[in-house]
Amino acid sequence: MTRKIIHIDMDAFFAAVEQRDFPELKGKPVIIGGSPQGRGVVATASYEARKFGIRSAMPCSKAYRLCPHGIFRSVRFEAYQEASKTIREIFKEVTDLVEPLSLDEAYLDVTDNHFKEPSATRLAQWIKNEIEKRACLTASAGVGPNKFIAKVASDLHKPDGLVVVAPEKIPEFVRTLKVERLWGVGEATSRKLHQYGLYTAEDIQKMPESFMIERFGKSGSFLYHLSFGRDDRRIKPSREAKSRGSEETFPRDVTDIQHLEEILWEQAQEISDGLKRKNLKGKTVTLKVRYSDFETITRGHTMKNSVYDENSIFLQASQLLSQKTEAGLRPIRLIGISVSRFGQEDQEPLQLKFDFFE
Ligand code: TTP
Ligand code: MG
Repeated sequence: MTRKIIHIDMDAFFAAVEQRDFPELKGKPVIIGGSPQGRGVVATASYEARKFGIRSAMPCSKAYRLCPHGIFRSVRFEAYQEASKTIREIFKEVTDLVEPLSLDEAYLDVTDNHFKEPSATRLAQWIKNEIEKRACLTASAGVGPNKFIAKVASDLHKPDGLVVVAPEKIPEFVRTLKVERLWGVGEATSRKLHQYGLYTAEDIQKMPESFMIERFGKSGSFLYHLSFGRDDRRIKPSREAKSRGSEETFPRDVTDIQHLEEILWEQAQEISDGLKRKNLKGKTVTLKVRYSDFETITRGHTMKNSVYDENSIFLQASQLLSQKTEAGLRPIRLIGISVSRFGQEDQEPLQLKFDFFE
């Protein structure tokens, strides 16, 4: 049976919340993240700021060079969580099959929905309208028969877009897509695809599936099917990840504690970023150390309160490093942090449904 999937993604999310809460920022280039002088990176930028080439994850110092008159604001995480909660409430009014991907993004399977509405397009429009009414923010929506198509579609007419891809339009829709648009294709895979002369979905379509499997393993088969717009992944309403972590093996063993701490700080930032985007807080911080002789130890600490910020994660990890390991004495070849024991604070109760056609 053909499924009906909606992908919703908020427009310039953090920046849009700032422009909503501080009207003097409307229409201005707003950059959310660190200070222009600091070492931080851009979390996001308003569409006005993007005209200057500013993008997520760019160093703030570079963003400042590109747009010196830009308005730099720090992250107000609670405000974004609040907005995220509002949009998830709206999603849950439509279906229980909601899979949030981050604070501002979710898949919905609306094949069966609480409104018994057969048109996924009308549902997507309704969701967009409700988001605008209740959260005073705009979202872009993609509608299609699977996750992949819906996600690509939601990105096509940003901001405030609504793109619907009917099943019969899929061949035309996917043909010209760049391979980078295929789900799971990051820098490394795209480089490898390019080496084989594969730049678009159509290029992959022309290959035998066995070619893709031989060179890319199991994901080769997945990529082959994606290139035709086929994607069987289900919407998973429950969260599966039980921890989030980051680890690194060094090119040379490290004894210098300060260097190890610098790595831990980077890892804490990366994990914190992931936790924020998934709307998660963890109680336990675990440090993993592999010494040069491959002996591997993990040392954990459980806190009273759940945390998501890089400072807390770093503090716990660096204390574990100095107190519970032989760092500085024995050379280390790998170090990593993970955060686990996530709280349930973001799992709001189901909303009562109501009939919007009345
Ligand atoms: P995105 O949906 O990737 O970006 P966006 O909502 O700001 O803009 P778009 O209109 O293109 O969807 O990410 C959602 C939020 O997650 C974003 O507002 C800020 C945060 N974020 C980071 O903190 N760091 C990052 O590198 C990215 C990509 C996002
Ligand atoms: Mg977004």
